[in-house]
Amino acid sequence: MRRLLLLSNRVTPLQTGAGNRGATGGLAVAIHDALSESHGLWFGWSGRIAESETERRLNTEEKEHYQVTTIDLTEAELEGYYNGYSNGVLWPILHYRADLMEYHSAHFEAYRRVNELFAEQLAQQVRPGDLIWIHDYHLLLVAQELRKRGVDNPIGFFLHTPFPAPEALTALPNHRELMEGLCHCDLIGLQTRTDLRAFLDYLRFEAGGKVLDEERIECFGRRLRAGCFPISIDPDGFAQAAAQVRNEARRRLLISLDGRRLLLGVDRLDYTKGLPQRILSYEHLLEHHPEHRRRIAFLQIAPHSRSEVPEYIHLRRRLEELSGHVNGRFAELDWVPLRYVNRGLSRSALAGVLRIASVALVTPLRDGMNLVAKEYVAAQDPEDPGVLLLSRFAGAAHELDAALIVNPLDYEATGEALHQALAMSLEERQERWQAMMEVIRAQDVTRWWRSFVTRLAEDAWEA
Ligand code: ADQ
Repeated sequence: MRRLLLLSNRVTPLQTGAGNRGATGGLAVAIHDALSESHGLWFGWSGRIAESETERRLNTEEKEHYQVTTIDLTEAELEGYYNGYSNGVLWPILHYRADLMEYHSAHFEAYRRVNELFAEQLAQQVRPGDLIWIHDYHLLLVAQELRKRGVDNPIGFFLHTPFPAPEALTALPNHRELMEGLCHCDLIGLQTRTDLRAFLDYLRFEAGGKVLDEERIECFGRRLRAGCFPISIDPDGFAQAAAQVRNEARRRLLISLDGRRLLLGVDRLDYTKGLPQRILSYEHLLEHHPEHRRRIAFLQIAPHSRSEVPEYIHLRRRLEELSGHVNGRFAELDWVPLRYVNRGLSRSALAGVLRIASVALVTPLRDGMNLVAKEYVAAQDPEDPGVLLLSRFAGAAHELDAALIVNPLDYEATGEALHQALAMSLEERQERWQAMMEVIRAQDVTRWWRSFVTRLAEDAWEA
């Protein structure tokens, strides 16, 4: 296998000797495997803040089979590139929330500078024959910067978020510049056919490109290819972890449930995840199906993320208000309908908790894929599986059509789907679970990275 140079904003190598691979984040394991097999290199931000540009450290560490190189960023770079532009502008745009975008040209300049910095550092490491794989929206301009520095190796890019329809993307002031930068890659990977179609539509109708098919695209004077590569998990490893875990978190949760059925949500606290809407659907269930009261408990786990971005602070307040409202309305002396927890779980605790849940609520308003949906399915007991309630707006819904598919903006219908989930026969639960598990097994995370890297290494564009 050709050497792989992988670039992402954050670098999170596995600890050597890390116990159960199944319980470790699927993506981390996949990247670890891809890099180990190719004796590659992983490059990204160190997670450290440099006092000034001159005090920036470049740190290289040799892992067992690959190299990890990281670089420090200054406070100002981080504020502009990461909080300001990546999370304050690109994230909302990519998730159809142009109304939440806070655009400042200075942030875009910082974004460009950090992309240049990454390219400059990486260019020094590139050898002939290497494959370069760039990850996610933080680094849209790196390929172009690498080309400027004479790098002509195959460059691939994978977008973990949705790719919005052109009408939504063009709300972004720099859309053309970014897309032109991106087209300096040879292969663009998207999560779903919908994302792929939106990307090709942009190139065709906005940028005046020529798209013969996904294998033959000409745009911005460059030739490239695109494809759909749905990201996944290691289903058997995760299933094993979920079946084996007997830790304290699981024990305490079981005691606290006292025989009640668990409804579970596990997300990063983010406005794309549809958390307020989810609570409102739960309220609908309790209001219109009082027979479930006292017999169920809803646990929403949502650790804070991106706390520096103002919109996330508003969201936190709204969720505190809504969960207080539902509990105030329905709680009894010995029953709390909703537990809203802001602490994260370890991977193995997560696997154990997912297994206990009778229903998982995976109801984002937009999501590139949503791995929790796949993890929940993998964690189930095949003899008595739970029900996955899945938003049609999660990339995962393209594959997991045997879930109960809902529109999370329709609280009433989602509340009714919750009722349907709670009333579902064992036979139907097993049938749906089997169908989903087959899909996840057929397209696991190893297949995801291998198919991307193989396509990238293939001969480029053929006329
Ligand atoms: P995220 O938006 O972070 O990722 P998601 O796929 O749901 O979303 O989660 C990634 C990982 O984080 C999963 O393995 C999950 O178990 C873990 N996780 C989430 N919430 C957690 C919690 N409360 N406690 C512990 N672990 C938690 C982006 C895109 C997604 C896409 C992924 C991968 O937004 O759409 O699926 O990248 O491409």
